[in-house]
Amino acid sequence: MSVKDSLTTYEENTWCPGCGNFGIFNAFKTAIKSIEALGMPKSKIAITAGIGCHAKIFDYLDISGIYSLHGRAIATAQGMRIGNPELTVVAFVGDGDAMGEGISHLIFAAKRNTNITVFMHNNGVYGLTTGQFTPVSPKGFKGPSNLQGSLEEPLNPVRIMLNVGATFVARAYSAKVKELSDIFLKAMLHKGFSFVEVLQPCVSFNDTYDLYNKNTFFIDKKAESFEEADELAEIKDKIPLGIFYDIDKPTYDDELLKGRNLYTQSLSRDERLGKIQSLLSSL
Ligand SMILES: Cc1ncc(C[n+]2csc(CCOP(=O)(O)OP(=O)(O)O)c2C)c(N)n1
Ligand code: SF4
Ligand SMILES: [Mg+2]
Repeated sequence: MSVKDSLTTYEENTWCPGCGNFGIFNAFKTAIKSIEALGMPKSKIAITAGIGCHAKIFDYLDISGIYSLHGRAIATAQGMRIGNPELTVVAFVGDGDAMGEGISHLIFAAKRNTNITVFMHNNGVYGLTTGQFTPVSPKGFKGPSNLQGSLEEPLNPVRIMLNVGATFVARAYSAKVKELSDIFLKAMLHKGFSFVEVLQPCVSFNDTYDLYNKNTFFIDKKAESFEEADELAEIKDKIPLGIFYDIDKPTYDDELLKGRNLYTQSLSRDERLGKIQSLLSSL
């Protein structure tokens, strides 16, 4: 059992030794410590996750939240944020989870610019169910569900997010923990929808350490325009890492709630019944 710190639970860690999820876990804890140092207590941070190897991070982090369903963490995160806009809400999602079954939730949360943060653990496989190809696996990738190799071109999560309106879009690599942690922090501090694709080797079903160690590079600076960001995200011979896009735009929750907090300003049971009665009597 690992030594418990203020952000780690006593839950037994069952990730495979060497899994990229360890880097994500450590980078996130460092980002939370930085946020606490800026004056935000961890009680104001809430997490959610889908189902998969990535989602076990929910068990290991000593932070409150709601353990969601496969493909539904982003819907859950939006509900949490709208229910209590004082919370910084982070959804941990898998590539199968968010690019497959849950893709419509991801697209609409970005389109709305809901003030939530999504960290996508991209290991290129459905890891927990033993390595089937996902919508982001490269063409030709062989898994137990497609022994002859994938016939499909992969989706590019960064390009999708840029093109549906996400206001903060980044890509990071789980083995570059310091840079990952800095990007996590910036994503959580961003007002609006933030998305970070984290390249995460799966040592059991898709060991990409060598590929990423050789082929990733950090972009020098954030793009000046949407077009520049989209162009950067299109690069295929090498894999760019860093913050592609970061703009200010009104958020869905601000426009919907107009300063109201449904949690702290909720009506009592009697007030709710009174309102229903007066509504019914006016019919
Ligand atoms: C609604 C629903 N569909 C499918 C599953 C089966 N399932 C559980 S984990 C998983 C794979 C998750 O893959 P990914 O989201 O990439 O996460 P990883 O395990 O790779 O971290 C699947 C398909 C499920 N639990 N619930
Ligand atoms: S199966 Fe892959 S993603 Fe899951 S814990 Fe093992 S190495 Fe990590
Ligand atoms: Mg996966």
